[in-house]
Amino acid sequence: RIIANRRKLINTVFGSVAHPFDPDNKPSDCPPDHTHSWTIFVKGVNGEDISYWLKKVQFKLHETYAQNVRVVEQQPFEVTETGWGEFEIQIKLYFVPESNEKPQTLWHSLKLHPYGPDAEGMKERRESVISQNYEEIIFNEPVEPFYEILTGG
Ligand code: SLL
Repeated sequence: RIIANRRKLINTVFGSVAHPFDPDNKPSDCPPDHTHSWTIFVKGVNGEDISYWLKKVQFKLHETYAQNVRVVEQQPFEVTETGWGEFEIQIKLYFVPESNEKPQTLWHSLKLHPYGPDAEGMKERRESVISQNYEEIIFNEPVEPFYEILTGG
């Protein structure tokens, strides 16, 4: 059976949430120069399950982190860390084996500091910063078993 030009779109949300430490109440096991805790994540829109099509996620953190390549094999697909600086995180999505699809790569700029007209002043403000994007993942001509998974068939 041949279905011409079938194509499937899947929506996900990826990004980061960062929380500044209260300087008077920092976790004791945390290096003194770390100012924030943060989480980088890939998740479904409205908390939907995404494990039926997403097998694992590899997050590549800045080289200043020990074991900076982190692989998460089940939901929640996220990594929580502490640190002092912002950097680009490479996010590699691995699809379920039935898909026959190559991994797809996304990039996210980890945001720790709020945006504002007065950048320096804003750095002093203690607030949580969420930075997230919606991504439409396109599967062109997915193989039949994956097409069925994606259409819930
Ligand atoms: C900067 N280009 O200079 C960036 C690099 C790196 C942030 C930021 C490491 C924590 C640790 C950390 O926060 N790295 O030592 O484990 O702003």
